[in-house]
This record gives sequence, structure tokens and C-alpha cells, in this order.
Amino acid sequence: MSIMHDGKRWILQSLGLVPADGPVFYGNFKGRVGLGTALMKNMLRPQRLLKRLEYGQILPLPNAFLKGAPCPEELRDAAIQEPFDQALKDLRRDGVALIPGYIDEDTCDRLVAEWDALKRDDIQDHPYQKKIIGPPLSPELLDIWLDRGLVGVLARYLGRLPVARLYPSFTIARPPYSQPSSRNYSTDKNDFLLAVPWHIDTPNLVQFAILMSDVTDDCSHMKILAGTHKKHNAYLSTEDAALSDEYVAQSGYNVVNCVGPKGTVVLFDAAAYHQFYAVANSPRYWLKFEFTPGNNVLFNAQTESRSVPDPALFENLPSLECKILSEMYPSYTM
Ligand SMILES: O=C(O)CCC(=O)C(=O)O
Ligand SMILES: [Fe+2]
Repeated sequence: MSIMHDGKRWILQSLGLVPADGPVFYGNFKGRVGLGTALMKNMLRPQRLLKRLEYGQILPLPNAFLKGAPCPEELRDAAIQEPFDQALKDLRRDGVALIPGYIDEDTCDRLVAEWDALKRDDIQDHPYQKKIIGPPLSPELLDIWLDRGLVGVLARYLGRLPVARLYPSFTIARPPYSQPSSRNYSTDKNDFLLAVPWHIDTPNLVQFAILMSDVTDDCSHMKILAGTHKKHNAYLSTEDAALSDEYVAQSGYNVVNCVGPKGTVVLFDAAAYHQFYAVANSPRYWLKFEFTPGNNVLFNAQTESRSVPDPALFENLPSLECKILSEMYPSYTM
């Protein structure tokens, strides 16, 4: 460790911002949730807060000052009726909302069968996880990705136009291990590959995922710490990015298990602490769509072309949908 690093750490520890090692805070699990620490951390490392401010996620600034595009009326209207309005309320309150069995089972089975058979050299096929980023677009897949009710919930939540920041991702998480305790874990090594520590992600990221297999509390699943999305969470280094199990247990936050029958939709704000909770040999099939109001988009030219089997798919896409996909498919939507 450099003197610089040690010196900085000493100051942060003296301020109580990065706690010393102890029974609740240790190793890379020195994160905590609280407006006081968040305020100080955001001042010392303001990038995250500024990204949220720029896109209207901190204060309702006038449009002229904001990046991204305003929330279109059509999207707002699409999410007024149920089950979307309730989902929005849950998302606002907890940082997560579930719509059980929203996508029909046959559709899920058909898509899974198609992707099981897919051969492509960019498919990650690790023993712990199989992952396809940007599976071939079909009318069925586009219908889910661009579902006006679901995207509408995210639009009302952000108050801005959500844009796709990544291609759809289909993952089969199949841990051979059960959830390690944070005590036995170092985020530096990441032997577990899957996102098992309690963490937050890039600012302004909102997502919905479809459970492509039945998932119960006894299966591998995602957990969310309800309400933590309201705390302006920030971290200064990898040391305080994750929460320890002991801290979560004493914090009193409700844990929401993202489970349900095949076809269930899970909408969530990645500013809420969440984790993949591993159950040995219990695979979870999951199709995920990520949106931001415009920041941190992960365009990839190769994925763009590989995921479009037929450019005609874009021909009749309304301009609103083109805008939502424009960062991912500039060659087709411009
Ligand atoms: O796979 C999971 O359950 C967790 C995924 C995650 O951390 C995320 O989508 O941001
Ligand atoms: Fe995450």
C-alpha cells in the first residue's frame, strides 16, 4: 500500500467514513446506509451525485438544465393502469416491484429453447453461469423489451425517457456453492463470479428482469434491501462498496426476495442494495433489460450487428421505441 493510500485511509477512518475492521465492518465490507455518511461521501467523491443531478434524479430541475429527454406522455399514460401503477408505487417505496406471471409461460419456454440452441463465440459459458448479451432480436423479444407498461413504469419513476443502456441479457446462474457469508469472502478475488455481495450499481440505472424459470425462496434468487434506494448511497473505494451480512442483519431493512412463477417481472432500482443469493445447484434463468436516462450506455458494434437477424424488425418501429433503442442500434434507428 502506498503512503498516499494509507494516509487517505487514516483520514477517512478518523472521520468514521470508512470504519475500522471489527465485527460488523471488515475487509471489503465496510459499506453502510445512512444519509449522514452518504452526504459526506458524496461531497468527497461527487461523481455519482452529479450524474444523478444532471439527469434530474435529485431535484426536479427545469428541462433546459437536464440531460436526456423528458418523459413522453405516451409512456406516462401506458403505465397509469394496473398492474403498472401499483408496480410504480412499490418501486418508489421499496426500490423493487414484482408483477407475477406477467409474460406467458410458453413465450418464456420458447425463448429459452431458442437460446439454449444458440451457438455464438461471444456466449459466456462458465461452469457457474451461462450468459448471452444481445440474443437475436425477434418480434417477441422486442415486445417484451419495449413493453409500454413496463418501460412506462420506469419512465414515470425516472421522470425522464428511459433509454436502453445494454442489449437484453439472458443468464443462467448455476452456482455449485451456496451463499458464502461475507466473512469468508474477499471482493478482490471474486472466486464466486456471481454478484453475491450486497452492492449498488452505476447511477440512474433501473432495470426489469423476467424470471424465465419458476423461482421460490429455496432457489437461487436476487434479494433487495427495501428502501435503501432513497439514501443517496455512495462509496469511496472498493473497501466500502459492499455491505457485510452482520451490518444488513442489524440494519433492520426488509429483505425482498425476487421470486415468483416463470414469467414474473422484477423491476428494480440498482441504487438499492441488492445481491444474487446463491443456492447450490439451483439454476436461475433470467432475462434482463437495463435502462438509464442516458448515462453510461454500453454500445458494442459487434453485438449490435450480431443481434439483428433481420433489419426489417426496425422498419415499423414507432419513433418513441426507436429513441429508446437508439443508443444500442444507431445503425438501424437513425
Ligand atoms: O443476478 C442477480 O440476481 C443480481 C444481479 C445484479 O446485481 C444486477 O442485475 O445488477
Ligand atoms: Fe447489481
